Formats: sequence, C-alpha cells, structure tokens
Amino acid sequence: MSRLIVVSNRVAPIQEGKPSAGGLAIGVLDALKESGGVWFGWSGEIVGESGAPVLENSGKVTYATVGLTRRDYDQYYRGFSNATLWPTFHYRNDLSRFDREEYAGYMRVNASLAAKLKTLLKPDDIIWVHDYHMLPFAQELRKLGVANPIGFFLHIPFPVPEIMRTVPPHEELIAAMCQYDVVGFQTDNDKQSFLDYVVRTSRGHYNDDDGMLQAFGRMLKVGAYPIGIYPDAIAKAAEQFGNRKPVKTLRDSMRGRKLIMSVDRLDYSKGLVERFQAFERLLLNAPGWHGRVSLVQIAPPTRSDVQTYQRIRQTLEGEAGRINGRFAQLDWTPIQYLNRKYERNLLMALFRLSQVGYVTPLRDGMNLVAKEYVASQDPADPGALVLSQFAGAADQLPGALVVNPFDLSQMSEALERALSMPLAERQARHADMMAPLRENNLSVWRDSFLSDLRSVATATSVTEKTVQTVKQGTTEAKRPAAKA
Ligand code: GDG
Repeated sequence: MSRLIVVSNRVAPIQEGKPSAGGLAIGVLDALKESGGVWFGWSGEIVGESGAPVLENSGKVTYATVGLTRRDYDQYYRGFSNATLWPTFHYRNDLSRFDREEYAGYMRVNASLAAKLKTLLKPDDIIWVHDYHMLPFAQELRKLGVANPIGFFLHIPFPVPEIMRTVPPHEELIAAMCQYDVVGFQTDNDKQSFLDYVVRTSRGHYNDDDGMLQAFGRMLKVGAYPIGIYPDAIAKAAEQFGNRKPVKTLRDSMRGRKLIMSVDRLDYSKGLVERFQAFERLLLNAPGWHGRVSLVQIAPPTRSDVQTYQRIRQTLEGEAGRINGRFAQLDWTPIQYLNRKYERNLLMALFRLSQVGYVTPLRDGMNLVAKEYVASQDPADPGALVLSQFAGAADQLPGALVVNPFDLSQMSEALERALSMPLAERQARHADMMAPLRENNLSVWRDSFLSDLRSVATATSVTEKTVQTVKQGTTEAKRPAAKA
C-alpha cells in the first residue's frame, strides 16, 4: 500500500495513548499507522527563521513539523485564514476583512510549506490535505512538479457563491482547489455550494453519476464525507469517568436540579450569545424553572489574538453576568460559564450527567460535540439534544430537537420540551441517533475519503500530463476521469 502523507495546519499534538487526544487525530493517526506515512504541518512555534522540517519517528509514522516566522503567522494564520476565510465560510462576511498583504502571506506560506513537504515525498505517496488554511496547497505542489494524488477535506462549511464572491481573490482560490484530485465536504449542502460556484461562475461541468467535476482544465472528484466519531469508545469513557472528582462535585452541587450542558471552543460561529439569551427567555417565560435548572457552558478560548475573538469573549462575559444578576438566588446560579479546557473524557462524563445537550451554532461544518453528547448518554436514561439546523450534524441526528439559532423563542421552547421529555421518548430518540452514529463512524469517514483518493492513484496515467500543464501555466489540461 502506498504511504499516506497527512498535511494540516497543526500536527495533532498527539501523545500516543493519551486519553485527551481528540477523536479526529486518533482516526487520522490510525490510517497513518496502517499504511505508514508522514504527518506534516506547523509545529505551533513562532521562530526567527523557518527551516527544514523537524522529523520525529514513532513506529511507521513520521511527524514532520516546521516553525512559522511572526510575519508568516500574522499574515497566513491570524490574517487571511482566521480573519478572512473563517468568518466568510461561516457566513459572517460582516466580520471578515481583506488585506492584500495577508493574502500574499497566505499564498507565500502555502508555497513554502509545499516546497518543504516536497523534500519528504516519494513518487507513490498519496497526500491528504486538511482545511481552509491549505486551499492552494496542491496548486503549489503541482508547480513544483509533484504528480502524486492529492486530496483535500474542508472541515468547515463552504458558503454559497454570493458569499464566496465577497472574498476578493475568490476565483483564484476556487481554481486552486480544483488542482486537488478529490475535494471533500462535510455535507451535501457544502458540496452543492462549491459546485454552484464552479458550474455557474466558472462554467465547470459536474457529472452526478460518478461525482466527477471538470473545471479549470482539470478533472476531480467532489464528494460529501460527513465526519464521525467512535460512539462506543465515547460511551465507555463517559461511563468510566463518571466517578471522577469534578463530575461528582458537579453532581452534588446540582442537588436534584436539571443540567443543560454546552461545550464549544469560544468562537462567534458557535452561537453562544443567542444561546444564553434563549436560556434567559426560558427563565422569563417559565418561572417554574427558577432554581430547578442550570446551564453549564464550557468554552475554552481560542485564537485570542484575533480581534473578533476578543470581542465575542467580552460580549459573552457581559451576557452571562447580566443574566445571572437578573435571576440568580443565594443558592442558585443560572449560568455557569467556564472559560477553560477540560480533559476530553471528563467532558464525556459531564455530558452523561446532564439532561439536555444544547448545541446551537449559527453555522458549523459538522459539530462533533453534538455527536459526542449523544454517544455519551446512558441508553437507559438518556438526555435530549437541542441542535441547530445550521450544524452539519443536524442531517445525521434524526432524534434531535432541531432549532433555528436565530429564533430565541423557538430555542427556549425546545429547551423546555427537552427538559420535560418523557423517558420513553428520550430512549427512542437516543436509539434513532446511535444507529447512524455507529454506521457512519470516524473510520467510515476516513476510509471512504481515502478509498476515493486511492482510486485516483490507480488512474495515474493522468497526473504527469496535468503537472506539465500547470507548470506551463495553461488551463487546458484534460485528465481522464478517475474512477469514482
Ligand atoms: C472543526 C469544524 C467540525 C471542546 N472543548 C474541549 C474539547 N473540545 C473538543 C470537543 C470536540 C472538538 O473539541 C470540537 O469539535 P467541533 O466539531 O465541535 O468544532 P471545531 O473545533 O470548530 O471543529 C467542525 C470539526 O472541525 C471536525 O471536522 O465538526 O464543524 O468547525 O471533539 O469535544 N476537548 C477537550 N477539552 C475541552 O475543553 N479535551
């Protein structure tokens, strides 16, 4: 089997066997261990000068990391990736800014990372690139003559064409994405938005039967590969960690009160302000719940050097304080807002302790928390899930109470319904959700993407021709269709 090369902005800070390692990292790592390969990306360090990749071997896997200079970090990561692409792809073009220098930095870093990766590549490697930081990565590899099959998976939403067009170099970015051999999205909606752009704006041609897109002189496979979790491993962890001290402390402090649980990175896309306000509305409209329910929101800060993230943090602190000030009693705080990171398995145990999972992003590629919440439940007495219709996960969790996160009244009604849901209904809804979670687990996501990428690898006669044409700067290359 050919080696797998995984490329992502950050190389998962994985210490093998460590229980806090994220599910996604474990899933990707399993594939690397099986076929042998390299995980390449930024080390997370800011350096004076970015040098050759630092290699660290662990069995059949090599971790290859590089540092970024302050200028690269500011322009590529903090700038174009997180102040332009992230907000725009989450439909917040009102929060997005465009700066030519930052865009140039984004392209420069992609080119420089591609050149560094090239030194590690073998001719039959297959390359799997992750996320919005790396949209032009394949194009940069192609310019260097790399003919290997390269796949790309976008973890976040892909916006409709009208929103995409607000990013000034939109066409360049889409043309660059078409240099991959497989482009994967979380949902059919995201895939459709991408196709709408390419087919309408750039006169691409898409064949629904085999998922092949012809555009910008290229043939590529475009698909939806919804990311999953390992539900049974999560269920086990949630049960086992139920006796840990922080879980016991929370259980004791609840004294029979119901618990609504939310966990998100502190990000404006996650809908935290609206979520707090809908909870406030529940307390206003249903005073019977005063003293009988608490909302625990865990929100570890991320990207705190990006201005929009500083603002959302301030707003949220203000809202939590205002709502608590308005309703709290001497022995009851309605919202417990915790701005810190917890151990992963502990989170699963906290999910299991709660009666309601409250997951209401304004826009989210998938949202693994929603899936983890369901998997963590005790099937004999499961909690109910209130879930935003704008999370990719809503397509796959038929037993959730699906809400529009912009409709505070609807959210507060759903909370009340979830808090009062009879046991039989909770059990039936939970079973309805566990079945698809098991069927479409993390291995299925990874294997279906990699199987499409490997089938491109078997149709190799194509690649050299394409590289030639990209090098010559034409858009005329025609590739025979890879098998779907
Ligand atoms: C992106 C896309 C897509 C959260 N707090 C803590 C903690 N977490 C874990 C959760 C979950 C993960 O982080 C967050 O994943 P999400 O999917 O919810 O959201 P993003 O971080 O925005 O991820 C998203 C995902 O990529 C995968 O493709 O689903 O749409 O935006 O696993 O449990 N983990 C620990 N401590 C915390 O305090 N250990």
